[in-house]
Amino acid sequence: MKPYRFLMLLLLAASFACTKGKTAAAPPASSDAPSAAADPAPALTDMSPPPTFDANRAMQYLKEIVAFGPRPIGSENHKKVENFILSHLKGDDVEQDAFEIHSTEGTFPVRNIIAKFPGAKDGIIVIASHYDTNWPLRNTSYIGANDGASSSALLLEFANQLRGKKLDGYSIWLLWDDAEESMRLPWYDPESLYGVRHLADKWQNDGTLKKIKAFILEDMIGDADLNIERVTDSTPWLEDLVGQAATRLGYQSHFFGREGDVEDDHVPFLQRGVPATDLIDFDYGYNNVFWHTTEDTVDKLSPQSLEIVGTVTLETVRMIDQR
Ligand code: 1BN
Ligand code: ZN
Repeated sequence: MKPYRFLMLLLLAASFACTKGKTAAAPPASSDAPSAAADPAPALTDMSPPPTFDANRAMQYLKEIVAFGPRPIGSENHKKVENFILSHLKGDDVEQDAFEIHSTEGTFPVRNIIAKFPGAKDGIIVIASHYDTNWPLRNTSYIGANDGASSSALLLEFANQLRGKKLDGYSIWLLWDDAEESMRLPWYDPESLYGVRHLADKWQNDGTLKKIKAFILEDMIGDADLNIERVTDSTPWLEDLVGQAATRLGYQSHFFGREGDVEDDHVPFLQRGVPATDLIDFDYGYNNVFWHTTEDTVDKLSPQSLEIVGTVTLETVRMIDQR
């Protein structure tokens, strides 16, 4: 039995004991709960059910995104994906951050899309994904099914889960950021992460940045063989909460078996003092062989992985709200 459900049953049993006039003892530790000695999940303090997430609908979005074909910045397909994302956010509170970049490859339009879901608490949790594919691979069949499409689809499904709900916790802003991918391969830091670098500056200048309680990046989260990395430059308390959320949901075997440092979209926020983490599976095929190749296709991915990352992210959000 998943530890989450087991704890829910214990809490229900305890509250039943109280109504019978007895003082309920603290629930004993679960004997069939997976071992989490190094990183125990804290006792649940609320009775709300685990987060829901429609992984099949997310998978459908993923397939629709890759069906547009390669989506490097400045391309027609890129514009189509922007419109696809916006078409699924009709009626939501959407901010668009559009600007131009000047790179050694030329001048390109860039657009970040932010959907805002208001919460009762003062503060913002940002959940982000890039949606572009590599410029250097623009003339190949490279579609970034895992790299860019999986996480963008995940965010579209988050929007469905958040829409119309009264959020008791912090506001949640979903960010589809642009021009993450490097203009050159191998990776070239000065010509990458354009979208988030622009947005982090903008939000620093207009005062938004200091309201952000956490920045959670999703990247390459669809691999059927899911191994989310412990990203060592992440903010420790936030990375720990992700691990605890995974343990609560019984998914800890998919988390933190590997660790490393990644130059990704969370970095400009980390550098400006925002607590940030990157949920990334950087073990895509043996030795990451599918990364940035035309082998990054839908057949390597699974809705179960979207479900795991989707629910762990939403549980992490709930734990941040209760912190
Ligand atoms: C992730 C997916 N990244 C690019 N596409 C960021 C990255 C850059 C990861 C360099 C590792 C090294
Ligand atoms: Zn990439």
